[in-house]
Amino acid sequence: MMNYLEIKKEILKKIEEYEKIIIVRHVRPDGDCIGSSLGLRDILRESFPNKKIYSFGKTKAEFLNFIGKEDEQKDSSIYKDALIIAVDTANCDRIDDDNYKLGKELIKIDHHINVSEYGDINYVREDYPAACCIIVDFYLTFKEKLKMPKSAALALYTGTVTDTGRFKYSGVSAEVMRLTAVLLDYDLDLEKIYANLYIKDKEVLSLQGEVYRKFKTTTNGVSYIYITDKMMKKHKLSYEEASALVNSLDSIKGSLIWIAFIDQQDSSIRVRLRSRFVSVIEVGQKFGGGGHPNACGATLKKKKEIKDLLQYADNVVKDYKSKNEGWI
Ligand SMILES: [Mn+2]
Repeated sequence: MMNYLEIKKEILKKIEEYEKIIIVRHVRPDGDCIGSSLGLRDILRESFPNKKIYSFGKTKAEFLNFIGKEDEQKDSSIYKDALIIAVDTANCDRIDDDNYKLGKELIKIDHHINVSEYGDINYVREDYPAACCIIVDFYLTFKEKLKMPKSAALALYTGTVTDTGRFKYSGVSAEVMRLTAVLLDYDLDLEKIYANLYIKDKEVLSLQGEVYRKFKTTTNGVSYIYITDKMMKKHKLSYEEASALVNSLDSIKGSLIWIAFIDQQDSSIRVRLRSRFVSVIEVGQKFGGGGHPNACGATLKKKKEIKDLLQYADNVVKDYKSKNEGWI
């Protein structure tokens, strides 16, 4: 296995070699995947003005428009002879557009658990809490050759903030702070960034009130809420807004795991799992999903699986509490 520096050199070599580079990312985009896409795109555009460099993705996340926009994909022929770089995406089924297959070579750059080495080059840093950190580190490694414009710093800072819960989650190391400090050298308007990320519509807050009234807790401390289609319609919520509601349950004493079940269009149920102290990933994996130890997801085909999942998660908490002290 190559070490990180050698993989980074390989990637730069490919970038230098190709005339056309297309950055793709996962479905249901979050701050980190849009941030790392636009951050990498703008670094490459600034550094290689003669190359054609695009960032593509089908589904959009409007709340991130303030960090810039991905490019319009007019025709799939654009992929011909391109180097494709997939960011923040653990398995290629989740890439938000099958057209990436039309490219010539594929590079995977990701920070999730390395379940699938789908790229011709795979650069996976499970030690970083965000894909954006990988991009900043890549830029710093080749600072002599690469240029980072302010637009990239804004995108990368925003992605790091969202994937770390504003530097709260585990995985925020001294190195992550040093990488982030490089972005703050760009004199970013933090007040504006945080306003864009955290100011909520009244409708969302009123739904949050409903979440606080309706959530339940299992015997051993799994708090959960089921967000129905009806609730989303009543409160005029986008899927992203509904998904984010899982975070409303993050500060309940004794609830080491918290979960949101969200109705989807196709009658399946999206599960968002979060935890502190104890890892929740085995719950996600048991139900066909994955992600990080303290933040992962899964999809259930039937409503009655909710009960099984809660039972399983409840046992995880029970087991953890019986063997550990000092949890809150
Ligand atoms: Mn990410």
